Amino acid sequence: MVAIAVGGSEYAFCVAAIGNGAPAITIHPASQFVSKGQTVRLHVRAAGVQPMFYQWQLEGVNIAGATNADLVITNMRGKDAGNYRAIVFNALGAATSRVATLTIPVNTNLAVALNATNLVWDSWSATNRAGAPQITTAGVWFAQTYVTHDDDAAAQSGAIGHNQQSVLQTTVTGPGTLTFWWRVSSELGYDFLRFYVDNFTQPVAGISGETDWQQVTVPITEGSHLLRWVYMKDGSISTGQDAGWVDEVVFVPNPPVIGQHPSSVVAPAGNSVSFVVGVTGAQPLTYQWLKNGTNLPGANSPVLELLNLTRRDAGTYAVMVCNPSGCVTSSNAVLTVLVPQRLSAPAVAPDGSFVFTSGDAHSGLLLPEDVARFDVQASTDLIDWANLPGVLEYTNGMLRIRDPWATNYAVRFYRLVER
Ligand SMILES: [Ca+2]
Ligand SMILES: [Ca+2]
Repeated sequence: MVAIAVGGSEYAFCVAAIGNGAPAITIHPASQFVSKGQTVRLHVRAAGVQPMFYQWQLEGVNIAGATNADLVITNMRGKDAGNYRAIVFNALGAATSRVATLTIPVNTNLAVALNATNLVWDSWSATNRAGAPQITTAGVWFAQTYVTHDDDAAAQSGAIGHNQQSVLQTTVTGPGTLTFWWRVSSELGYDFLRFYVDNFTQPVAGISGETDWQQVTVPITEGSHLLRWVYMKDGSISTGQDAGWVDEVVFVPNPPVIGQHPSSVVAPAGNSVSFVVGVTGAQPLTYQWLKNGTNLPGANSPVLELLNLTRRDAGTYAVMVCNPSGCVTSSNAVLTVLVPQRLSAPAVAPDGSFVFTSGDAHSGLLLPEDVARFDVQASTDLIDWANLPGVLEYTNGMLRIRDPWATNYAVRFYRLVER
């Protein structure tokens, strides 16, 4: 029997001579490079006696439900990359297509595979020997898309032999919390994937044998720390895929915590004061001092120094401290600047009351809101002082005092007290 099969217009026309009616594949699926997230279509066509049935396979394993002549993969992921083929069969026999390989161009960047582009990654391998290990650049960790936790990409240990180790490492600055996912396929009890912080003799954790993905959380103390993931083999026997994998490494620095808040201070004009904040938290820490709720330009250190104080430096101070995990603002510290007052000679008003002015001794101008901080006091003997209510008003940067009771006294002294 001779049959002629003609493909659709999107394919080259092709002709197949069929001997016995069993499937004869006329169009094979084609290998493709595919970006993540794309939709992919693999085709197989065959001539032969109908009805014809199809079963697609990935790496030789049947794909559930993939029983059409076209295999459509929507939203291509790392786990979808690999070697595909189709089995075509009918009542008279079966045929297997050529293999089509779907490849996601691998970003060889370990940081991207590890979802940790904020960290600097390095890898090396070594042969364990008495004395110093022999370090090489073969067998280093690499990015791949076949074994991943995030269905995207993960780091895999390099190909190493017995008595060798493949090391993946980075550095973080604590305090903070590290989390990552890992798995291993190795000789149980002898070949390990281990994780170390600084100390290369005492692992924080280790896995061996055939594991699923596991998440590990490790608190990281203050300062700079070397983190290492090591796939390490003993002197004989390799089983499984003989590798370790790491994915989704996240380091979250602790947000800043203020241990020492700036303190309120009262200081005479012309003096200098310092506000200090004490902070713990992961570097980099940044500082921004505020006065009355407004950022002070250039005030970006743990200590705020105010030199040669004037009345205008008085106010409410606080500092905001930030790191990559957040910000915290200190409690308020109030700076009070005391400026001696210089009183003018009193004048006698037509009604007999005494009128005089008072101003900052340094000739600075007062503001209306300053008035409330002053009390006018009077005495006849410079020993006992009494407040004079309602005698103070603001005028042109100075205080004006009018004492209507002055006529009652032969001698009267005045002073201004600033709170
Ligand atoms: Ca990843
Ligand atoms: Ca072994």
